[in-house]
Amino acid sequence: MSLRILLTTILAALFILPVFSGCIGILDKYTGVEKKKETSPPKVILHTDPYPMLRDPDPMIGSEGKYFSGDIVDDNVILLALKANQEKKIDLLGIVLSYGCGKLDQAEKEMQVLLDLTGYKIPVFNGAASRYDMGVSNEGVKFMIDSVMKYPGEVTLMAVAPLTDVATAAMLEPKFAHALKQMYIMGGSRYGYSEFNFANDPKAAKLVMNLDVEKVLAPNDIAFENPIYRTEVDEIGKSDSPVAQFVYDLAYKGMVMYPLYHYFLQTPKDPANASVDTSDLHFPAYDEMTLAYLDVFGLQHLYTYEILAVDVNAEGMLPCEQVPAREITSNIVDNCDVGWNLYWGIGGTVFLDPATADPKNIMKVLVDVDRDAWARFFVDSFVNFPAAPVN
Ligand SMILES: [Ca+2]
Repeated sequence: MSLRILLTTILAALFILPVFSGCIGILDKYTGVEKKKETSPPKVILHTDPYPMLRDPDPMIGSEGKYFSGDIVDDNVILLALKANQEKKIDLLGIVLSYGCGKLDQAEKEMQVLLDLTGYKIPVFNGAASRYDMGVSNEGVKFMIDSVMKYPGEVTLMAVAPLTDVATAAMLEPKFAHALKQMYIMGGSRYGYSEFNFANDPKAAKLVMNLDVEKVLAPNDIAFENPIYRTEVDEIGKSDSPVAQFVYDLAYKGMVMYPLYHYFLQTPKDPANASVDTSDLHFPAYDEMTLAYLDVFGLQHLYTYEILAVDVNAEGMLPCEQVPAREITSNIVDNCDVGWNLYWGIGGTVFLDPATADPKNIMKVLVDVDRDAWARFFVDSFVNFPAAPVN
């Protein structure tokens, strides 16, 4: 090697190495940032009210009742949360079960169906059995308080059921709301009418809307106006995944139930004559749409939101025993008075003037979504549902 080549090599090494070092340094730093993100998925608690997919016979549609599905969205949101946990997008600390779509023991049974189906393991706790449990501790409330106080500022509460347990947690632990990172709530209506989750326990809903915590509210309208269609459910049905097959089956039953449910709301005193138009099957994915707004899913840009001041009308509730028998809708929801509340607008969303409202009532309200892109996420999530790890 000549002296000139040697010098050139040394000089090149002196200049090039720092460049590579810099690159490596930047890469290390970049990798470090990414790694930190990957190892710290956001902590989430899911508060939900699943319900067995079939009750047969059911008095609402007569003795055959073969199409009645009590719930679809809670099963879906549980499956999506389990999937996100499996993929380490979220750290699902646990699931709290509530009355709502059904009774608490039915929620327990349905949760076990989902755990058996997926093979996943996750801590599950029982919450309230009815709105009359507000203020009374239970294992679900204890779990929520313990988790949130253990990780102050880190836990997102995903509340997609009646809010009795959330209200109780805030009543029993005054620091609960402050210690939460944020709360996502499926409930209320942008147009102010009464909605199922709020109507099940309007007082709890009011208390929660007035908590001092960052809130994202997904009212039912965003899901009503951007439903999942039959063609998309058919796509899910083409997958070999047992979870996809389960969701396909459930969704079909749910899609038939959905127009029935609407018929019932419009004609609450004549459920026996309910009829279904199956020409345009679709269903609103209320709870799934709420969960999917978590930024780890990368879908927030698909949503439109407004900053609004929200409260709840909790006046005019009757004790169960005073609800007229004809208003009782226990054939749908196993709760003696939610039909009464829905019918009379109790639990309806109240919008205040943001200029004069208490800052605690000001929250992000999801109002629209790019439906086609959202539906693509929904379909793909179930078509590509990962198998549980072999233990
Ligand atoms: Ca729900």
